[in-house]
Amino acid sequence: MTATLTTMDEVRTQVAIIGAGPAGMVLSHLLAAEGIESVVVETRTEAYVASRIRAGILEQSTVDLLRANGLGGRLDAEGHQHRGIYLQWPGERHHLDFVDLTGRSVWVYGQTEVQKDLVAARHAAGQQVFYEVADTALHDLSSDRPSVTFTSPSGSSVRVVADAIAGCDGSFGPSRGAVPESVRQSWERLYPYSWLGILANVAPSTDELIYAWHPDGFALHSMRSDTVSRFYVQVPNDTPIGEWSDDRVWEALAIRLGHGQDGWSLETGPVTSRAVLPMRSFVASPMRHGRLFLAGDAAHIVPPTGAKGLNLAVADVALLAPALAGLVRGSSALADAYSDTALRRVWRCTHFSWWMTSMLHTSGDPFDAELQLSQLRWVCSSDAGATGLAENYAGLPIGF
Ligand code: FAS
Ligand code: PHB
Repeated sequence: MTATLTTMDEVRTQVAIIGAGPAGMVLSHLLAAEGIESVVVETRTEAYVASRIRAGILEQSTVDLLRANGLGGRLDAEGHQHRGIYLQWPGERHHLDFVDLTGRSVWVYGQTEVQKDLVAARHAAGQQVFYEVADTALHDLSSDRPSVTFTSPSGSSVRVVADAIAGCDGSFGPSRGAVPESVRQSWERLYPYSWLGILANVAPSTDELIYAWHPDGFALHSMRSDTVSRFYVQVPNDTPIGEWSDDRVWEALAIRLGHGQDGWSLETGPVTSRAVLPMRSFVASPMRHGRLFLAGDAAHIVPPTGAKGLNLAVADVALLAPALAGLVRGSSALADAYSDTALRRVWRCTHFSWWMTSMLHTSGDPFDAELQLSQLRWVCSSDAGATGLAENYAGLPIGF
């Protein structure tokens, strides 16, 4: 169903969504299931959005939601269910079994795959997405007819008039800034290190993810499939990617992940992608202003150590879809509660991501190192400690 064209450059719909990443596309899908029409506005091309290498882990609630909305086909066929993770430090590697501890698990299924599934589903549903737009701007947020304007690739000016606007435009989009400073509050923590991430055409050397504490710095062995592995090493902020040759990355991974420890070996292979990712925590409140509702990275950023970014974006829109459906139909109770309800989970995931990051990344301070090792030993030897990590990593139920 395409939005009604009323004048040369005006489009009317019920919800205008800014951003065609996971938050925006899952939201459009969930709104359609509620019988609500939306239009998506995206600054990049469809191919670019689908190609961005980002998250790799889906928590239980995300998988449940995708399956319940007809988006679980390829996930079930190609995704890999994991019972838990390994935590490691020199000389020790311990498995935390989330299923034994909480009855919930996680799946390895890259964000690029989720995005492809979303794009295919929205195409099939005739979803209107304006790609490659410029000059996106938000208007009349305190009225009951807010709008989004943009310049189309052909240079025409377009206005999308809606009952509500969903700001799903990530950490650099215009939506968060459309909330007046007088009502906007934000919190930020920058971490004194970054991640250098590589994708490699090599079978994983482990069955489940390994999060490794090491005096040289943190390392993570993740994966995308039986033939593609994903790795990260802690590096100083502003590390030029050219400073780390493939050999240097593999050497650091071998040391930090314990190559040769208890007969375990790290297999290497051709590196196909590499990037340095800064680490920060950021939360903006409120996640609503008038008829503007924020979701996903537009409202919050977490360091990837807790594998929460994508999952938190999905949790936001799982709350937002019924809230907007109600608002459009004249019942604002869920919309009025959206920001407070969403922020409860945002802060839980923000704390967990900070907790995992602080436990696993070395600062060079020997006191910190002893605290971290003590915390790791406790988490791996205490059911209470392990259950706390498992509950948060595998994900609390939506609406927590
Ligand atoms: P997104 O940023 O995915 O999507 C926002 C969309 O809005 C983008 O397509 C953008 O082009 C569009 N947009 C921006 N400005 C616009 C404008 N003016 N007009 C129209 N459209 C506009 N999370 C994990 O869990 N694990 C990871 O390993 C991980 N790695 C990451 C690596 C990187 C480099 C980044 C940036 C993020 C990573 N994340 C990771 C977090 C990531 O997965 C996000 O949480 C997830 O993409 C959030 O989805 P959205 O909220 O939809 O935001
Ligand atoms: C990934 O596979 O990209 C990944 C997995 C777990 C994390 C972060 C990133 O905590």
